[in-house]
Amino acid sequence: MSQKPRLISFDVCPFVQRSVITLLEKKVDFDIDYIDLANKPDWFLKLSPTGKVPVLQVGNDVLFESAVINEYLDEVYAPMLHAKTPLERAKHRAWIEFGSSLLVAHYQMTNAADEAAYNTARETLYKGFARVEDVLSEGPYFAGDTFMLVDAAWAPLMLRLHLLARHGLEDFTAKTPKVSAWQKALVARPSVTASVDSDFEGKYIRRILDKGGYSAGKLAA
Ligand SMILES: N[C@@H](CCC(=O)N[C@@H](CS)C(=O)NCC(=O)O)C(=O)O
Repeated sequence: MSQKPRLISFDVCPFVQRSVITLLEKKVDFDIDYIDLANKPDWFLKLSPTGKVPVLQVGNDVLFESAVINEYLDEVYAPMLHAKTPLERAKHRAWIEFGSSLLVAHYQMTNAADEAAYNTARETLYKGFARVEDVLSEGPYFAGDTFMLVDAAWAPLMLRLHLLARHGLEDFTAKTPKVSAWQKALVARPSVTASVDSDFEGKYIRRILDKGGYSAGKLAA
């Protein structure tokens, strides 16, 4: 068995959350260290080629990029959460990448300084969800009954959009019933609820309000 991994994290980072979900699904014993991204420690900058979290340390080895970290975890710890065939695995990797692009759009939406920037990001989210709607299974998860790496990768985005809708922002899944049902299944998954602190909702909404952008104006604290 491999050494106890150490995940270097930032408390509201959705990319880190993907790896935490995967670690929890696999019941892996791991350490987690939080850093302040606004004030990155030197030891972290030495470790991380991109200066981004998550970073996974395994002994003296350093892994970065959430999708790569999750694939490593999937190879080392049971149960396997990736698809069974090379073609299905490749398709799931592509949808994981697509999910990353929507996480970026979500970030741009929550940071938008004005209505025009908000609408650009909003359009990307709706268009993206329309594409996912076409490939989703009948549920509850991306490919059927089993929670997989692709579900772990999308859950942080779905959780954030769910919280924003609870606080008065529009429901970005309203036009896509399968995506909406998938979101409900993801946010109710024990590994997803356990992957964030109990005060996550308040912290996440507060950060957006503090930015004071166009989304903040639409939110109720
Ligand atoms: N492609 C990366 C994205 C990671 C990422 O953007 N992390 C953000 C926090 S959520 C970060 O560390 N930002 C710090 C920076 O860009 O300086 C992954 O999937 O791991």
